[in-house]
Formats: sequence, C-alpha cells, structure tokens
Amino acid sequence: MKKRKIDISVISDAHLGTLECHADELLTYLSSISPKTLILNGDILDIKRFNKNYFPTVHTKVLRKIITLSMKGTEVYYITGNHDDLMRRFAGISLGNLHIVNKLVLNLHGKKAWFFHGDVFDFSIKNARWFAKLGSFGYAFLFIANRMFNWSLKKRGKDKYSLSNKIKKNGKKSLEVTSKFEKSAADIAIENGYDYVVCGHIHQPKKSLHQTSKGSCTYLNSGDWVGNLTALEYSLKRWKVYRYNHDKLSPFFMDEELKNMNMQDLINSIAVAKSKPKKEGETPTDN
Ligand SMILES: [Mn+2]
Repeated sequence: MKKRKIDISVISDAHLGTLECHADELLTYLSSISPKTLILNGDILDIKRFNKNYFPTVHTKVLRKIITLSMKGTEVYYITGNHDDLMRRFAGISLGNLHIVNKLVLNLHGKKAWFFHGDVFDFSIKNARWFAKLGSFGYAFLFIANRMFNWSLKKRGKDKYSLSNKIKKNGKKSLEVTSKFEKSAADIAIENGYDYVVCGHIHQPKKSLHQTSKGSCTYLNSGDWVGNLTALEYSLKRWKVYRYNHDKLSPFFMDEELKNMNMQDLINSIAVAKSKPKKEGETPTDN
C-alpha cells in the first residue's frame, strides 16, 4: 500500500503527554505520508504540563514514528515552542537527520520560507507590528522581550502568558487576536524579505496572502492536534492545509517493525547515524 509522497509536512501543537492530544489520529496521519522533510513547529511534546503518570503507549508510538521517519531518510526539524521550551537549550543539536532548532529558514524553489512557533508574539501582540519595522532586529527584540516578560510573570508567581489560552478562553475576542497574530507574523516576514511565514501556537489552521507597500507574503499556520487535527503540506511548489477529518487518507498500514522496536535501540541507532548531505533546493540557512 502506498503512502502519500510529499515534499514537506508541517505539524505543530500536538501537546503529547496531555489528555487533549489526539495521538491516534496523529499516528495515523504520520503513517500515511512519506515526506522528504518533516517540520515539527513547536509544542509537539508538552513538557510544561508533563506528568509522569500520564504518557500513553500511543503517545510513545508517535515519537517512535517520528524517529523512524528520520532514520529512513526524512529530514526532521524539531522547532521548539513555549510548552517545550526546555528543549531550547538543545537548539543547534543534530542527531542524524533529526535537528533541534528555535527557528528555521528553507529555500523552497527560490522562495524563502521562515518557520517559527509564534509564542514570540505573546509578549505584546499590539506592538508586534511596530517591532516589524525594526527589520531583522524585530524578531530578536521580540524574542528577548517575551522572555523577560515571562520571567517577570514567573517572579510574581503568575503563569506564563499565552495567546492560545487567551483565544481558548475568550470566544468573541479570539477572532481579533487571531487576525492580529496573523498580521504581525506577515508584517515581520515582509520586512525581512520572506515569501512564506509558517507558525503554529494559536491552534488556528490557516493559509492567507498578505500585502503591504513593502511586498507580499503568504501566512501559514499548521493548526494543532488537539481540536483541529491539521497539518500543512508542501508539494508541487504549493502549500495546502491538510485537514484530517475532511481530506482522504491514502491506504496505509502500521509499520510492523514499529511495534517491536525498543526506544533505547532507536536512540542508539540515531546517535551513530551519519548526517547525510543536504538536498538541493532545501538549504537551511542560519537566521
Ligand atoms: Mn504554543
């Protein structure tokens, strides 16, 4: 049975390790595709809410599936989010085809694509557009400001501020916050000369074109595996939002070897796996 061959699949906000995660569906999706590149755009593992008493087998299977894909040649990028920001200390580390990064830039058929989780906008969605005007410094400033803001909240014994929580709690205002997030990401991307800006975080799958006097950019959001069950797919030089509940799954079968694989064996084999040379047309740049 054939798996769907795609250039890139982007998923985010799986929140593995929490009750809300639809791990069965995610495993089914990952087993149905054969991507050249898999981008995990933040909050895949929910380390923030990690509870040693709750990590069902199927959640482990998702992790195994991701590792198996990387061992079979898929380039996997684990981009850190705010629920797995503990991973940020490992940014820059590669184990074979699996790379841990805070953000990623890929060249897709001559177009620049910028991937980051999006919690950088939590600090101030109102002022984010002003930061965009700072050009390449804007994102760096926001990143630091967001960290300081969360640090001060923590000092005062408060929870970290999260836009996605605000959207969840605030029915009417959520549309406004969503569109501000989208505009902020698009503005900052246009100022920096990116053709695509790809985020997660707000659990709202989306593809939209933005134009300003400076240029244009396509905003993309991979949604989540909590409520929407969505991914972004890039194939034939086009992006589309994949919806698990509407789009057809190609027939697939569960990998037999996956069932019997030992986690430690997997980790050991990745550690010795040699990094392959980068594919043409997908050149990660340090940005
Ligand atoms: Mn998030």
